[in-house]
Amino acid sequence: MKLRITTVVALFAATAFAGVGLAGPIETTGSSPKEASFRQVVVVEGLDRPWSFAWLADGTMLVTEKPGRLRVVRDGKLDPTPVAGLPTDIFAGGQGGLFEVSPHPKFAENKLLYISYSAGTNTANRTTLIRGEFDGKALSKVEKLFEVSQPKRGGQHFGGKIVWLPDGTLLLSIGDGGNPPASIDGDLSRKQAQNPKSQIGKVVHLKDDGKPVGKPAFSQDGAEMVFTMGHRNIQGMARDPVSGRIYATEHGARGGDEFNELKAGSNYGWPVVTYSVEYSGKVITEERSRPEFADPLVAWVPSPAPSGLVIYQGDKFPAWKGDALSGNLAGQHIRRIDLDEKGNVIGQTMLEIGQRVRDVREGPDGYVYLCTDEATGKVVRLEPK
Ligand SMILES: [Ca+2]
Repeated sequence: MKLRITTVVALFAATAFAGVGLAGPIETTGSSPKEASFRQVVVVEGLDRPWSFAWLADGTMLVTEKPGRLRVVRDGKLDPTPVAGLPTDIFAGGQGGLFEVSPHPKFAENKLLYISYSAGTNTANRTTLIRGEFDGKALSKVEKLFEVSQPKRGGQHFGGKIVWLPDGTLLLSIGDGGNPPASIDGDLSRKQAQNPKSQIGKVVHLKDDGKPVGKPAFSQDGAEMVFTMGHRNIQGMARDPVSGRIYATEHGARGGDEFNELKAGSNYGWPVVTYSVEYSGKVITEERSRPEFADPLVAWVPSPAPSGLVIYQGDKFPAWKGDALSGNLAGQHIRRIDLDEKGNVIGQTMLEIGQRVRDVREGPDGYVYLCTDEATGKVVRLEPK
C-alpha cells in the first residue's frame, strides 16, 4: 500500500511538471475486469513442468519440459519417447532447466532447432543457447552457440526467452542472476544489469550462428551483443508480426512486474528504478523513473509473475487482435493488454485459467494455446465460448 501511495503522489508530481517530457512514473495496475468469452480445452496431458512450446510447419508440436526433456506431439498425441541428443550439462535446479524451443525461420530447409537452457551446476551456471538438427526423433550436430560470459550461482533469474527478427537474427533474454545476496565479481549480481559490458540482466542480439550482429546498440567495449539492458528477469518476449514492435514482460521482486516495449539501445532501469520492493518488504530504491531509462508500459502490483507472451493476430478472437496476451504463474491467469495501433496500452482484462500459466502462444489455427506449470502439466487451447 505504501508503494502505491508513493507512486500516485509521484505521478501527480510528474503531471505538475507537464512539458518536461513524456517520461515519468506510471500508475500501477492491480486487478482487471474478467473475460468470460472463452473456454479451455485440454489438448495434451502428461507433461512434466512444460516451459515452452512451438509448432513445425507440418503441425508437429514441440514442448520443452523444465527438468530437461524435449517432447513431440503429433496429431494430438504425445510421443512417449523424449527427443534424444539433448545436452548433458543441463542444470535443472530452482528456476533452471530446459527453457525455450524455437525452430529456425528456415527450419523447412535446415531442420535447425534452437534451445535455451541453464548449463552447469548449482555453484556455476550460465544461460546458454544451442542449436541442433532435428529429424523427428533426435537432435544431431548440436552446437553451443552462446553462453553468458560470467557464471553465476544458484537457481534464480535466467531469462531464456527467444525471439526471431525478420532479418534472421535473434534476441535472447538473460536474467540478473538472482536476489541478494547473490553476487558476481564481489558485488550484488543484480547490479550487473547496469554494467553494459556484462550480459547479465540484458537482452542480447545474435546472428543465427551465435555471433554478434555487428551493429551494437550500445557502444561500450564488451557490449557488442547487448540489445537492451537494465532487466531483472524477462520471462515473456514477443514480436508483433504486424507492427514489428517487440515487447517483453519481466519479474520485479515483490510487486513491480513490468510490460515493456523493447527498443534497441534502451535501458529499462533495473535495479536503479523499479516499482517493486524486496521480498522482505525492504526498499530497493525510492526511484520509479528517470529520464535516461525507458518507463514500462504497465507495472503490476501485486506481482502476477508474468511468463510467456504473444501478440495475438489470429482470427478466432477478433476482439483480441493486436493485443498482448501475457501468461502469469502466481496470478494463474492470462492478462490481455489491449494495445491500439500505435502500441499504446488502452486497457487490460484477465482470462482466469486456474493454473500457473508458463507459456502462451498463438497456434497455426489461430487459437490461443497455453501450457501449465505443473508436474502433471498440460497444453490447453482457448476457444471462443
Ligand atoms: Ca524497468
